[in-house]
Amino acid sequence: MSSLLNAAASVLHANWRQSFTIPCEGLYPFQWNWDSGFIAMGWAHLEPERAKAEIRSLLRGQWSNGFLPHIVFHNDSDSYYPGPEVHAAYLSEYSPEVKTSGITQPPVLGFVLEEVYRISDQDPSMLSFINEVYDAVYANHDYFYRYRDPKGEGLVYICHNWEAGTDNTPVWDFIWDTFEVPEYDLPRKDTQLIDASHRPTNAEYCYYIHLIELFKEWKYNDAKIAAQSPFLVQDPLFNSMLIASNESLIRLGELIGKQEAVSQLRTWNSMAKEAMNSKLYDQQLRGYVYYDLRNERHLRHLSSSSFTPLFAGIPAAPRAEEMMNHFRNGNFSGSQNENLLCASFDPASPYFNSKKYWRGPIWINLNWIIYRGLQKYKLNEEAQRLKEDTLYLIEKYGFYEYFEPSREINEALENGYGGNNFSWSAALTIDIIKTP
Ligand code: 9WN
Repeated sequence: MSSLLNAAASVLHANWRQSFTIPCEGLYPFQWNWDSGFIAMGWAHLEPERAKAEIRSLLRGQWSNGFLPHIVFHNDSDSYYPGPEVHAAYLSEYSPEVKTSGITQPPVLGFVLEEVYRISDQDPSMLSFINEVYDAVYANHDYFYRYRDPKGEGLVYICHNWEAGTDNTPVWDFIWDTFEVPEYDLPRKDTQLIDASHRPTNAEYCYYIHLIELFKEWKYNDAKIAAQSPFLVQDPLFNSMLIASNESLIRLGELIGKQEAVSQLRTWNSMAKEAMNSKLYDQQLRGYVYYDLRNERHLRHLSSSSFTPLFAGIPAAPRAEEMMNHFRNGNFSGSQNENLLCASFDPASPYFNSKKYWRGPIWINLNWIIYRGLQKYKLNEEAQRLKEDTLYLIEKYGFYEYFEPSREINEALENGYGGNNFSWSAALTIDIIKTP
């Protein structure tokens, strides 16, 4: 294990850039929102000052309305498309001095703060850091409930597939079916850097860019986006991250005397949990699904996101138990346990593709989230299996971006998929090994 830990540390050191960490050399050369959260946990194990710097750097990209962008462009680079000029966040009256994107990502910072405090063994200097950034993270939650829950349900929406973090999950195919987009000239860099068959298609990218073009036309105004965006979805992963972060902010707020914030967070959170269970749980599928707010329909597909409510303690224990069918000779495990856990999309679905990005491959951050969720419910056998499967992949291939779920295909395979020396794969491996 110590050589794995050293290798993981080397990845983080190589990807460190003065005050933050890039997700992957070449492929992702800026600071990404949820990546930074996971990466900060890795740094907390190695060099806690870097964990603090990582989070401070991310917060430098925060807008004055509390919004936290999915990319902060601290530096220049021409190895990524779309860059700051395409996102043009300056069109918003709220954007900060540093260049950023104008869309967000799953809000992990709240729970990350609690994790780095745990990892530091309750170090008072980490607590004073938490005190320093608490209000900014709270302001981000306030932004979500203020602007992204138009019906006051306790569930927030995302308006872009890149906000989900699960960029090309087959779930979005059904959203793309509802509107048409122009054919854009796409100076993509990703497909020159890695196998294009493992990345989203150009046709999909036209949708991604079109949404950004619409938001720019509306100057990233939230009310206009809520009223008109053709992509408006309540995502179980995104809302689970927000709920888990609410809970961490409640516990941390109690420690540092943020009573007003704590009572507001409690109100949001009880509504949110209730809505997750009553609206997003699919009894037949035995998992949480997406709701298409624009077209008022559930998108009834299982993905690794369907299990992330475990991390936020959302289902009652019998429901959590019921969800385990998928991991015990069900679709995700394979009837003879022929799949490693946990594919990013339902392996039994005709839309599943074991090599293509978020349409099937295993991602280490989702494995970490589900692993911790299983531990929370004392589903120890499944948790142990998820841990073993994760470490098997990392030991065999190294810190790739995503991995093949089929055991059989893995036997003859020599590499993981996507980018290599990927930061969150390294950071979360450190946490999985070091945390019992
Ligand atoms: C767009 C950085 C990010 C991750 C996402 C992952 C991928 C970007 C892209 O890389 O998305 O944000 O260009 O494909 O899907 O989850 O945060 O690692």
